[in-house]
Amino acid sequence: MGRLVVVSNRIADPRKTAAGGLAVALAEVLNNTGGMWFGWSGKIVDHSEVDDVHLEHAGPVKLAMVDLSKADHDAFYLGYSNGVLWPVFHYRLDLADFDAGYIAGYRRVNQLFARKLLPLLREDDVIWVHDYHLIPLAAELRALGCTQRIGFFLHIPLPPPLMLAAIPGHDWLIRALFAYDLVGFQSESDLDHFARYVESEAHAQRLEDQRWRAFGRTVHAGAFPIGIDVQEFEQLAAGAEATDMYERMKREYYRRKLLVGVDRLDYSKGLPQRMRAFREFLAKNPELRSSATLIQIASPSRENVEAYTDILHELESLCGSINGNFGELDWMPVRYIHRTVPRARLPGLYKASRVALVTPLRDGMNLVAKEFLAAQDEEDPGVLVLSRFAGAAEQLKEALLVNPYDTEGTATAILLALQMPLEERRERHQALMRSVRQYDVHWWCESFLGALAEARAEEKGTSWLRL
Ligand code: GDG
Repeated sequence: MGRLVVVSNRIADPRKTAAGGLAVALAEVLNNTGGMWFGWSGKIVDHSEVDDVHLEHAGPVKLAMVDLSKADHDAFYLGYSNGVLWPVFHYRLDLADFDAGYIAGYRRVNQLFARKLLPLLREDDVIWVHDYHLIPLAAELRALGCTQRIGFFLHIPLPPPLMLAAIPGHDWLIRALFAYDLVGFQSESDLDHFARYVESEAHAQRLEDQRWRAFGRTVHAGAFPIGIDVQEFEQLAAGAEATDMYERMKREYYRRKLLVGVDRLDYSKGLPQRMRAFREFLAKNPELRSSATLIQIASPSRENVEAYTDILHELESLCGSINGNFGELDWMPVRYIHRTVPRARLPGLYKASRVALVTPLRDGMNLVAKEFLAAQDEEDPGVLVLSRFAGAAEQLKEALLVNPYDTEGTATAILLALQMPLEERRERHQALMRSVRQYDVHWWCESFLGALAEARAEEKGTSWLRL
């Protein structure tokens, strides 16, 4: 394989292990191929200053970063990416803000990325583009003459065709996917939505080997469920910070079972629904009340997008009322922490918890579910309560699967999880870990890049250039 070039909105320094699974896995391939990571620097500058690409070296890996002007950042990042694509792709049409100006900014930044990236490319480079911010990047690169192999991976779900069709310009967006050689999704259901959309809306022809032909191009598509770096996570779990966290939690909560939730504070994660289910559990099981505490870490996220402040207030008010109504002088049912916990401590918190509540309303995959499992003591493991609407539910079938919209059903699952006998906990955990180990982040990287090496979009024309 030639040099790997990773493109994503934000880049992570591969030297910093705090960056986590994805960065670690990509860093490995980037290191091996002396690759390059290209993305936004995270800096917003005056319009006149946006020109140079900043280059840095992280060992053998080159980091190439561009700044964005405030207008571009607002329209591209806050506007189209997080005000349109994120809500619609998570089935929240009600939260989408279809401002006509956003799409122009989205396109402008993708064009800027293409213009800045092209001169840095070598002939045998393999380009791997990540996520919804950059869907049209390959089309913009191709329009400038780029012929290298380009793959795309969508980290978030792809909604069903009719919901996708609610986005003004949806046809443009999906047509742009045909400029890639390979398009990867998290789950079979996302792939199915893609197939149904392109066949019904774009009259694509389905060929063998998961290929579709439309707009004079043939694209390969597949499901590549992302995993975690199990080894790295186990090492983290054995480290001093995680051990210290575990011991502190065990000391503090020795009389109680812990339930844990770890999420970015995002409306897709189903946090208010989770709190209502926990409240229902407390209301229905008065005898168990002071025997369980829910620790909810909600790390701050996209705080300058309006829908995120709404969810923050809703969650704060729910936690306050649960503690007010059910708490005792010596027991608070919910400990809600609106901060980011250092990554090295997370495994300790997971391990000290009897139950993880991973109950998003919709999620591409959800790595917290896999991290929780990997952190458990296999002799005395905790129980995963998992939303059937997380991509992870396609793989983690031995979890207690719930419908997060069903408050009573989720409350019953919480009860089952807290009372599950050791034997059953072990059996489920063993089966779940087989999948987490087999489909880890290295499998994900290798299988995507392997498929990309095989895939070559057959070009029949250039009509796809007309974006
Ligand atoms: C997108 C898709 C898909 C969370 N809170 C803290 C913290 N985290 C870490 C977790 C985990 C990661 O962040 C979250 O990963 P998720 O998979 O849950 O979710 P998204 O951020 O929404 O990511 C998702 C993922 O991309 C990968 O493809 O699975 O579906 O939405 O690693 O541990 N880390 C630290 N402190 C926290 O408070 N250090």
